[in-house]
Amino acid sequence: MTATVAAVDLGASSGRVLLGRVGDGKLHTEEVHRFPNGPVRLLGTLHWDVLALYREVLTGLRLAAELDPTGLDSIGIDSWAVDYGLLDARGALLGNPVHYRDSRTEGSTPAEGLYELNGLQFQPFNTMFQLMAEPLLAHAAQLLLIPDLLSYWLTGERGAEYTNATTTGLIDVRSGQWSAELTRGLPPGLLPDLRHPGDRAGTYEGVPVTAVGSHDTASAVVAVPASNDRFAYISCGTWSLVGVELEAPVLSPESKAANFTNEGGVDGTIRYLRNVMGLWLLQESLRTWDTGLEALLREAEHAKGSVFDPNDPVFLPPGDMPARIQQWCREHGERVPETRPEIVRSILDSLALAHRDAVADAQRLSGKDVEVVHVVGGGSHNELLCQLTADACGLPVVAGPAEATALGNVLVQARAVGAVHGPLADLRTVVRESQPLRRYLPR
Ligand code: ADP
Ligand code: LRH
Repeated sequence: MTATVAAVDLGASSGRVLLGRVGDGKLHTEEVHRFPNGPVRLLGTLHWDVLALYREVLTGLRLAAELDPTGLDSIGIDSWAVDYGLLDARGALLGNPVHYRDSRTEGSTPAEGLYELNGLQFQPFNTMFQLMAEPLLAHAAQLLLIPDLLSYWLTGERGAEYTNATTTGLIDVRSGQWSAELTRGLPPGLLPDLRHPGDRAGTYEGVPVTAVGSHDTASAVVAVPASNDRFAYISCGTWSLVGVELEAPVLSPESKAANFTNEGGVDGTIRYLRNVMGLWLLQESLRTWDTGLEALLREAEHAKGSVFDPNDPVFLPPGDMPARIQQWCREHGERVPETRPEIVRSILDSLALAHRDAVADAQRLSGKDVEVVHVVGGGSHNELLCQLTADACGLPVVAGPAEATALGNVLVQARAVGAVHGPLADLRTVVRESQPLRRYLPR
């Protein structure tokens, strides 16, 4: 059987809708709609423009349906993690969702024993910390994470998809259920029942909506084109999510100290990884300079870079990244990069070294050996970053697919409707055999 599905993938910097055709072990995709995404500051608070996103989703689904007159077999939605909308008792949206880079969670600290319960790296913006700063909580009947909110608007049905729910900090890492201890004090009924990738999540205009790995990183890891399990991945976009896939969480004190997270993956896997600040640094620099990427990347190849810690929290909020990077170098006795190519090179050198540290730490802390690093996401187009990452890791890098997240979304839907079968390894074979990949050897 061949299935035609629509994958909605909302990244922090852009969204897209892909039409995917899957059958006979083959995967063909076509991008039918792409649109920018980003923060909107409103009266001092940073928001997402969720209604504009919903409108773009509707446009994308219409274009997908037009391209496939026989009718879509399924629709699936993923997005960035942790953010949510609150609904009132009638099911209406209470306020516009707040962006995880908003300052309201500054100064959050994890409670003693939290890591042992939820297995998550500390990030000030994890949903549980946002809820501590949420003025609308007392008025809320239900919380829906962004993909679940869009899915609700399409179908009228509510649920909490598991992979994304694990990023809230409120799921017990051992049981995979909402933790009674961590959700104590929240309004009763706030958190909907869990659903899992592959579950039916309603219908939109007669087309089934299927839960996928609705955390974008979970879908990206599904589509890592690995040929065996000895791989590390870097889902490289706004963030670099760097780690390995495991069968069980690692909750040791060393893992906690290294701030490694155990996020829920598709098929019960654990995404054991660290967030590295990622191409956000470059995106914000380009925004500050009001310039494009291509020429600067070429110039950066021959420029001298300085090394800074990309995970310093000063780089989290939107702002003038070039000035912040220069300031960081000044304060830490590092040579101050002066020109734009030098600043770009500093970002890429610093990311490559942070990738190396995370790949090394993931292996040391989990005991898993890797022989290749897969770079997926938009950053897989960045040849200089891929080469620097291979050099720093001392391992071959396989780059691509750039749209791994949307492909993972497509494949989980295709499996749910019976157009492809088997475990993740089989889905990865389909990706490997259908996508152009590029190999970088360490120099
Ligand atoms: P997200 O899903 O977080 O929005 P993406 O996976 O779409 O992010 O990656 C976006 C990033 O990919 C851009 O910020 C840019 O740095 C990088 N990128 C995309 N296309 C190219 C390209 N052709 N060359 C170099 N970098 C690219
Ligand atoms: C990447 C991502 C990442 C989260 C962050 C909030 O888009 O989902 O996995 O940590 O956004």
